[in-house]
Amino acid sequence: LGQVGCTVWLSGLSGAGKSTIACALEQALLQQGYFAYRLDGDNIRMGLNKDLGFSATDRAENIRRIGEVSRLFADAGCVCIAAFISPYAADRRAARALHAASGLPFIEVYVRCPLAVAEERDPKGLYKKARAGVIRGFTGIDDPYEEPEQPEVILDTDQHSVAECVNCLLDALRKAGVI
Ligand code: GGZ
Repeated sequence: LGQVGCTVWLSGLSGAGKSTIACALEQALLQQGYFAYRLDGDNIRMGLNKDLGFSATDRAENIRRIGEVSRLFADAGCVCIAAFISPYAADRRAARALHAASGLPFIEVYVRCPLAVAEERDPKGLYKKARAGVIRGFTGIDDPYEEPEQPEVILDTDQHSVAECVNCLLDALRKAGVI
């Protein structure tokens, strides 16, 4: 294969566009002949982490396990694309440290979007439920989101198209020597 693996870690609010960008990046990489794999709530929270909820402790454990799985994919030579809110800086830092210890590139991406815009998009109606108090502890409403302080990439999804965001990530992967 001869491919250098890495992890592209997408953090941001629900509705910021993490999954959409992750899917589009995965497609672009596969089309160019690279081995890429996406981890998101659909394939992680339904299986490996189905025992976890959304308390601070459970979110930390969620991210810890995803960090470990990402490192394994990256170690196998894959471009692992992890798309999770990952609201706590300490948990993201731990995932980064895990990769650094194995000499694997870790590209932290802040998928940035004003709360008002994410709330307006509300594709699953979750913000509405959170505002109504039906869901408690929803990120951005009554649960914290610690903004990445020094991410490798910031994507402002209220200002840029999905294609522009993907191009930006492909640039970052080129600079990191991954593609
Ligand atoms: C945030 C929640 C919550 C709460 C359910 N807070 O937009 P979605 O629906 O599809 O993505 C969100 C997803 C967040 O899971 P993560 O594993 O990415 O979170 S974390 O990194 O914080 O562990 C949202 C849905 O699950 N969801 N309840 N209370 N998002």
